[in-house]
Parts: sequence; C-alpha cells; structure tokens
Amino acid sequence: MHSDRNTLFRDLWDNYKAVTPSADRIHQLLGDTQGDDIVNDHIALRTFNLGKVGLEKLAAHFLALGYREGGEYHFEAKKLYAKHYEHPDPTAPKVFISELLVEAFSPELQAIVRELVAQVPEDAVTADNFLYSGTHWNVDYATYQRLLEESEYAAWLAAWGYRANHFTVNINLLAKFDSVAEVNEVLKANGFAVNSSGGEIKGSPQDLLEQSSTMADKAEVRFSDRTVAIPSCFYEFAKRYPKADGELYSGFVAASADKIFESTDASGAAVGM
Ligand code: OOG
Ligand code: NI
Repeated sequence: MHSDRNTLFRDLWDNYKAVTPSADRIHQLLGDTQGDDIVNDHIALRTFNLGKVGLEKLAAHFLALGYREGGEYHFEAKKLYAKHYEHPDPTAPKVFISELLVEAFSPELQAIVRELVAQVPEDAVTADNFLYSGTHWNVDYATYQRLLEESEYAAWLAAWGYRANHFTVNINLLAKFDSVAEVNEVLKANGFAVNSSGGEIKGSPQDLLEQSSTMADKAEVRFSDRTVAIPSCFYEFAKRYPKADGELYSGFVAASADKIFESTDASGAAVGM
C-alpha cells in the first residue's frame, strides 16, 4: 500500500498519461497556465468481482490513506457494481471503483476471466503499485475479441488491467470555463471526440452533477500473439452543484455513469492527438 496520497496519484497519473496522449493537451486547453492548475474531481478504476481482485481489494489501498466509503451503484444491463470513496480532505480526488459481475455472463466468459485472475500473484494485489500495475496475465487477441462480443468492459480490463481508466477535470475550479457545455465546445473545436451516448452532457443541475467525457485515445497493447492499437483511457469533466445544506454533492449518478462506461467503446475513438 502507498503511504502517501500525492505519490499514489502522481504514479497513477504518469501511468495513465503514458497511454492517454490527449490528457496533457486537454490540460493545456482548459488550464490557465500550462495546465498545472487543473484539479481532478475523481479517478475511476475497474476490476472483476472475483475474490482475489474484487472491488474491496482495490478499495483497501484508499482506505489505508484515510478514504471513506461513499455511495454504491448498480448497472443491470452492463452487469457491473460500483462504489465511490471520498477523503475528509476536500482537495483529494474522489475514487469510483467498479467491478464486473462475472457470474452473470456465459460459462465461456467466466472461464476466460477465471483463468486470467488465476494468474495474478496474491501479493501483487497488496503491493504499492497494484493500482497502476497493468495486467498480470497472458491474453491473446482472439480472446480479447471474444470478450468484446459479450462485454466491452471485460475486454478493456483484460487488455489494460489495473490502471486509472480516467481522470476527471473539476470544472467548478476552472478559471476560464464554467460549464460542461463550454468545455465540450472547446474539446470539439480542437478535434476531440466527445462521448455522445445519452447526450453529450450527462446529468443535470437537479441531479447535482453534470458530466461529459472524451472518447478514449488508442494505444498499442502487446497481446501474447500480436500488438494492436485499441481504445485506452479517456478524460472526463465534472461540474457539481450544492445540496440543500450548501455542500457540493459528492456522489455519482448511476444513469450518467452507465453512459460514461461507453467512452472506451471502439466506435468513436478520440481524434485529437
Ligand atoms: C467508470 C464510468 C463511470 C462516472 O464518473 O460516473 C464514471 C468507468 O468507465 O470505469 O466514471
Ligand atoms: Ni468518472
């Protein structure tokens, strides 16, 4: 486990940026200076709900840093479950962790996933670097494509493993932009593909959270039999509204999250490289 929050997020960021070339350019577009002033609202991580690597195993890394459990979210169609975590220090990024409900899929997908997870060494999961350690298994390209037929999430996770799936710009703290719509316009004017599933702006002021995201970049994955460029990671943008008590809403919105998951679909990969 990491003993220091800043080091953990820096390592997650460096690992994410290596396969998400858009991230730096987006920082420069939205930031006041060189983008160093961008504050992240949250990051998201993905896993399988098998004991060795389940959601709680990832969460343990954050609980050890003083994070506390927030809400839980169910995604029936995509067969996912998620929880979010937040820190008493409001400047700490929130963390959204989801897991694939493996038992809800075909026996073939279950067998593939169980074989992948069987290859993960027990101690890799508690190691300092687990959350940005990538894959701990061999997977060939045909298996990746077989997974894609049933679950884009399963395929993405098999290819990329443990890493931040996205970082999220906190729009409330931007000096130059105030709304998700303005951010989306700048992104599109600069050639980025904005995820339009369910509309480009997910959520509303009534939901207390509005979000949008780019479509994932593409980066090369070394499968066991060949190297192929596939969707990697994306960038998200969030604007939060105050609750009745005046505090900004700190949770997530399941209906919006359901569409944000689709930012790693191959159909609309970002073009703004
Ligand atoms: C997470 C999608 C949900 C949000 O902010 O609602 C999400 C994922 O794609 O892994 O990030
Ligand atoms: Ni998100």
